[in-house]
Amino acid sequence: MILPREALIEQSYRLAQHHYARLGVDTDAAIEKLLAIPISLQCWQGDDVAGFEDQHGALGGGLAVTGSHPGKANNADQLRADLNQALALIPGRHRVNLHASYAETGGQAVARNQLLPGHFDGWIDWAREQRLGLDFNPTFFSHPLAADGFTLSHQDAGVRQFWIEHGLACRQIGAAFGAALGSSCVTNVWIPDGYKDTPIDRRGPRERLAASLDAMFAEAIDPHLQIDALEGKLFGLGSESYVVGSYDFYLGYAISRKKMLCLDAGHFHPTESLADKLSAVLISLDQLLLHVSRGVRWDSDHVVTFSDDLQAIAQELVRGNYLQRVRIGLDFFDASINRVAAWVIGARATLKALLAALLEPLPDWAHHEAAGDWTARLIALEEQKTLPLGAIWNYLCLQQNKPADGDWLSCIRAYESRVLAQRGR
Ligand code: RNT
Ligand code: ZN
Repeated sequence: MILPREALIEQSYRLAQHHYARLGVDTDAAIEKLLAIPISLQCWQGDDVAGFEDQHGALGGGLAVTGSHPGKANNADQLRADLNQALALIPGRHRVNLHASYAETGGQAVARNQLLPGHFDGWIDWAREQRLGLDFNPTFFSHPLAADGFTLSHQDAGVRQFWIEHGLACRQIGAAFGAALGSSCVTNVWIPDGYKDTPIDRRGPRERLAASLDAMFAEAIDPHLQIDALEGKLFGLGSESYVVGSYDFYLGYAISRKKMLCLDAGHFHPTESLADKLSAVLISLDQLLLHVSRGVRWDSDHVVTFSDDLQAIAQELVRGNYLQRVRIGLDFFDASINRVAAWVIGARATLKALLAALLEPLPDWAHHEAAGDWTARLIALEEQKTLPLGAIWNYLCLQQNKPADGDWLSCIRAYESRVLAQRGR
């Protein structure tokens, strides 16, 4: 006998609930906590980080997207439709993360240092309708004034000034998002600046970057509207030998200037654990932004999956009680599979990892550790892995009117043939 889908999910949940209850875990409470966590979806997964400024310009800043799956979004309406489709398959209420290069300028060329909140009215109206928060990023790449690999740390004061003005414009746009949507916008600064080969002067560019950032941040903005974040990295394509905005640079800068630090999971040496950094940096910083990503051998920005690394991050967020201090954003771009599905896979994996963490019997476990019973601790951690997490997940999807696992690929296929297949490459 095969149970109807809903009955199967419902009954599995009732049993799973008992498994967790035996450990002292309230599954309904975990679901409620999970549904209060917003994930910021990166708009750039939908169009291979192209943006709408110049459809023929090459992607810069050492960013690389591979794959040729048909159906990428070519304009803002298409990108919003794709995001709507993705969000329809993700339980919870979320946010969308835009880049300045996604401005809608009505066919006019608008210099990046001249961008205004009005150039994002289409996005603001849509976000309001869909009840989404918006986050933002200045775009310091894919631009003639970034072509030599330097922006805010450039030797030329005129080039630096242009990018400072871009940053200033973007902070105002972020504040406008925050005001319009009643939810503070995180404006995240990532710059590609660095050298492919061994530099002689490592100090100069870093001093110039600090001065440019200070100029960009001179005007205080109400954190209820907009919060500044800074994202470093270890290396990039074309900046293998030296990155001006390294992790150390931004950690010190963020602490001394009271800014938010952004940690991208692909921006460290592969044997370093981002999860381990959270409790270390949150001693000295109030808030963090995460770019949840998946590097395979390098900072490859693969679609996020339910990996050990992702689970470790979620565990730290929950065990450390950091959910109020950490904003969670996704950062990957893959053009080798259906782009809408990529968002859904990454967001669902991230939520699932958070759910798993919310289902841990922490008080019990704290006991083992306090008692020095590391045998019990290891057994507990090991056996937690095979508890019926999937039953809880599928049930909450159903409760939220979202498809359970195994039930959403058909929606993607339908969207693929109805919408994506009609688009030019
Ligand atoms: C690049 C950074 C940055 C970008 C986006 C598009 O290495 O991770 O966050 O991915 O701004
Ligand atoms: Zn990133």
